[in-house]
Amino acid sequence: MKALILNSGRGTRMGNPGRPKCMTPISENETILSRQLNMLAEHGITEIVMTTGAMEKELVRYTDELDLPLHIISVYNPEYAHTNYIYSIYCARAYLCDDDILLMHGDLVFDETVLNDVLRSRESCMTVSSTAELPEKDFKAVIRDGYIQAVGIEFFDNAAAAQPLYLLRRDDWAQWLQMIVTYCESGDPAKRSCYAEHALNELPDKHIVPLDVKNRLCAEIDNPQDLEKVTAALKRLSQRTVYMCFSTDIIHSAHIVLIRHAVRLGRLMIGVMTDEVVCSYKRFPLMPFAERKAMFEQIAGVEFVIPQDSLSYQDILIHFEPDIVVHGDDWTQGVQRPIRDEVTAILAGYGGMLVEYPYREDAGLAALENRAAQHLSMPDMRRRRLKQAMAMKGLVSAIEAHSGLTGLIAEKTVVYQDGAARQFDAMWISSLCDSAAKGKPDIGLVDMTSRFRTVDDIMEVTTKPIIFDGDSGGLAEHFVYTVRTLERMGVSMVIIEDKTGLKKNSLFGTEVTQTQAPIAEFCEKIRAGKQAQKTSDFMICARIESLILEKGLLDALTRASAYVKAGADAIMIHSRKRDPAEIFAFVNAFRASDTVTPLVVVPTAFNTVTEEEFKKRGVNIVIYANQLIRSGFPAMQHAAEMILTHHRALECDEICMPFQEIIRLIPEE
Ligand code: SPV
Ligand code: MG
Repeated sequence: MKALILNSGRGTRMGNPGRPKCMTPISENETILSRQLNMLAEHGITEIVMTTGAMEKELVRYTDELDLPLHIISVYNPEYAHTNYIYSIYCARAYLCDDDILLMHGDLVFDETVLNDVLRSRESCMTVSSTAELPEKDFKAVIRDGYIQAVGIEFFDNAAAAQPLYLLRRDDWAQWLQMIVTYCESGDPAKRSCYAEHALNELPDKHIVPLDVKNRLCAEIDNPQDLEKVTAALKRLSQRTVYMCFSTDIIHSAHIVLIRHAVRLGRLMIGVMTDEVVCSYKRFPLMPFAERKAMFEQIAGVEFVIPQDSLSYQDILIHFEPDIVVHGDDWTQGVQRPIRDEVTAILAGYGGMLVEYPYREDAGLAALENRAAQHLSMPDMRRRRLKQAMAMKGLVSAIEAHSGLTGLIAEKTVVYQDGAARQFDAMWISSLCDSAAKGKPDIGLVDMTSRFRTVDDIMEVTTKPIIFDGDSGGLAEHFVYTVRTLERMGVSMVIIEDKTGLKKNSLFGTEVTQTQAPIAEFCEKIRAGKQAQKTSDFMICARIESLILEKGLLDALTRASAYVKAGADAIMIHSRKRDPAEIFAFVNAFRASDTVTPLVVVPTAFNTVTEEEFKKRGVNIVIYANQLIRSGFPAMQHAAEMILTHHRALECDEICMPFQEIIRLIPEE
């Protein structure tokens, strides 16, 4: 698309200030022309054809001095004193072929939102105002059946006030330009000194729709009174409050373009999503909230930066009532759509406006995101993130993963609900599921080398922090090696249970023989582990089996306090009762004397309790310890039975993922 700016006129009604009219200042730092050119540059329109006439040299020098990233072709109309802009366009015709044209008069000042609407119009359009009074002497457009039929100063019936700002799609423009050429080459001097719209009106099929700007600024400056009005209007516009929100920690060119547009609309306030919201919605932020806030504060034109602590804009809009909300048009579809709908409804309630701009993601962003993911999966980055996530969110959730594939489910599953997004914060490498996936019982049979192999498979394809089920930790002399290996790999936490002898899964409870370790012996193991670790990020969590083995609350509390004294970074309390009463009793009693040590629960049996309830009671980590393998196994068994029943795979297909999907499930890099 090219812009055509008509600047050949003499502007005699402005008095004689000794400069072309388009160089008239309209605000502290802009002239009519500099504003037009800046706005075009901001919208990525870089090819400009400008017709000139009176004071051509001053004008060309001025545009050079503006030093904008534009390619401006100036076309002089030698007959400017005796002709109208129809002849200027004729002079410039060679530069105006085979393209969409944004046509504007050089004395036109319009609001940024008007230009945005014009540029987003799919059809050719001309700006009109259904609310402005019909002007005596200026342009009016006759509108019939939704299209512009004629433009001129002489029409009053079926007409609306019109302004010479057009977007002309290639074919519509070609017809008009052809008629302009016919006029100018007719030999009739009257046809060179009339409005170019006379030629337009002769075209039988015009496909130009009226774009109603209503009360928005879109006005020509013909005389000092017009100038006064426009200057005052621009001042008012510059006081509008504008709101945008960002969740990103990588600012790319598309963000900068959006911010530039928003700055032009008024006083820009930026909302930066808090770490907690970002974590639940996309990958873990590379920079914490404070750094992301500082980053936006440095951008020219940004007046305030505030936290937005929800995906929903509701609280901010109700509190600040910004005149305008700006967003890229990427949210008109997909998961962000309900948020957009809510914004639109709230804005409508108080007369605010939503302004959307085309959003084109930077071509290099995918590569940058890929690098960010690789960065987040590095051991140092991954290890510390469990502590960071707990600090940010208070309560984190972890789901079991026992393979690369289940790791991907833990990594990528997101649910959008009531304007919020939810995903798991961490992964649990369960001894039960790791063993079950290998068809083995959960009795410490799968050795550590094999367990580490599972961790490695998962780490290769994920970035989320890992909590490792260390069973009883084995002998203290062996546990120190486990700690060092897990820490080096980038695991965030190992949980060891206070059992001794042949380990059996806790969910058997007292149905099998299980022995709890003496307190002193288990404390010694914790101390040995803590001495072995190298970083302050790695955590050793002591798991108390007193409730599983029906030793009572007091035993559990005594052990908890001893384990914390021995250096445990967190306490896991386990129970196999459906009724959460004993878990709640422990949490309440523990929190009465220890408000800081993180508490971990595994609600396999007491699964009616929500994360919100656990958080309220002071729990910090909720582990969903076996749900993926428990749901996967019956689904696979059912498929196998269907094939056996029907002697073929046809019937089983309906419960299977299409094979096209499985081959695309894991994209190659
Ligand atoms: C595991 O998932 O292996 C656990 C938790 O240790 S539980 O099975 O509930 O004992
Ligand atoms: Mg286990």
